[in-house]
Amino acid sequence: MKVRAAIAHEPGKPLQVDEVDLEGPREGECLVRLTATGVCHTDAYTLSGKDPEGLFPVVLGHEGGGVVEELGAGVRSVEVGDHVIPLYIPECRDCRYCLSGRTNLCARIRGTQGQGLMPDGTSRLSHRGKKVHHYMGTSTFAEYSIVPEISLAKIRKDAPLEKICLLGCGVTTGIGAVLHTARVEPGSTVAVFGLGGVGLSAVQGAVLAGAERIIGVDPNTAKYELARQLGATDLVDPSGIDDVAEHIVEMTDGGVDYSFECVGSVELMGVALRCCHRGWGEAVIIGVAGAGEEIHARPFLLVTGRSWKGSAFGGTKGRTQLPGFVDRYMAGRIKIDEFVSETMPLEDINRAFDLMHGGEVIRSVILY
Ligand code: NAD
Ligand code: AHE
Ligand code: ZN
Repeated sequence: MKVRAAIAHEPGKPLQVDEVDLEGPREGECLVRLTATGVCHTDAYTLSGKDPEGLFPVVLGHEGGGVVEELGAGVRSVEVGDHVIPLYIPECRDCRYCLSGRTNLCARIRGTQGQGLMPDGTSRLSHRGKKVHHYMGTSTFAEYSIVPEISLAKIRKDAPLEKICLLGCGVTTGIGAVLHTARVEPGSTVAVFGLGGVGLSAVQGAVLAGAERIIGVDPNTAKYELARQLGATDLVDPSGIDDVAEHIVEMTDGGVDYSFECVGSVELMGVALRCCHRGWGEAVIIGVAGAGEEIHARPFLLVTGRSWKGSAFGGTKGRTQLPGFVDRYMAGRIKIDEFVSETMPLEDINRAFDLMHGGEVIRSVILY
């Protein structure tokens, strides 16, 4: 079938909105009609050419919501008409990772997904006869996408897809990193570096966890109002501060219990570790850094009891746990509407990237 999609032909170039050819679902796959998708910083990261796994041409997008339209052979866990959130971390419930009970990283299709292909090693996408890669197993910058069954979280039908699509990445990642990865305890002191879609979600995760002090750090002061509204107790503009880690250690009489890096700067990841309390402070890395970049720290920081952790999709098992996140949103306990700064048609998607780079939005949502 012909579907409208935003194609990234080359790194660093604007996306082209055009018709692509999409083949039907094969065994274990579903055809999903997207109704909305957010634009996450990771889409911009891959488009920039810094992603070591970046492949072109590709249909990007991994923060979508939609409706199942057609089932491939053998699909049992979803039906036509089901509302779904595509998952860039699937949950097969059968691989060694899923069965370990220790991680949300499912390994079942990670190899082909990283090659921009469906699990059988082929692509369903082409443009004018040329193969186009899938992205993160989701490719939500298109009216329709083929998604493996194990990469679909079935969710309740009364939830607005144009809002809860953000649970496909940013909102779940920030909240999950606090609740699932760090397991922040009530009364904790938390620092969040970067107050974008992910960082602001970490702020609300910290509130849900009962943190007492939540310090948001961002040079873009336009983010502060929403951060306060969501529960940040202190806001730090790093622009005029020599050593932000030392500043936070002083503010907190020894350092924070937990810090979250939600920017993707390896320098800042070091700062986030240094601002942690001696003996127990944990720094969680969420931001994604470019090919060849590495983190550095004085080993003594770890020797003296601080630790570094990473979090993908907030440690969330998508098929099992996303329906509960949707319930919490519907009950008013998770805020998402406030994150949707702009909505626009697919034709304007390059503007969504410009707005993100200009720091003018939390999230732009494309409505199909
Ligand atoms: P965003 O662009 O919405 O927000 C980034 C924020 O960082 C902005 O508010 C910006 O002003 C701020 N910032 C920039 N430099 C800073 C500095 N020196 N100190 C403090 N703040 C600074 O991005 P996002 O969508 O929230 O994503 C944030 C990061 O998380 C990106 O690297 C993204 O790729 C990554 N990410 C990771 C996962 C995961 O599962 N690990 C999921 C989603 C996004
Ligand atoms: N491909 C990059 C890494 C990109 C990355 O870390 N992706 C995160 C999700 S970011 C969503 O906005 C993730 O979940 N990774 C787990 C995985 O298995 O990809 C690189 O550096 O190679
Ligand atoms: Zn993302």
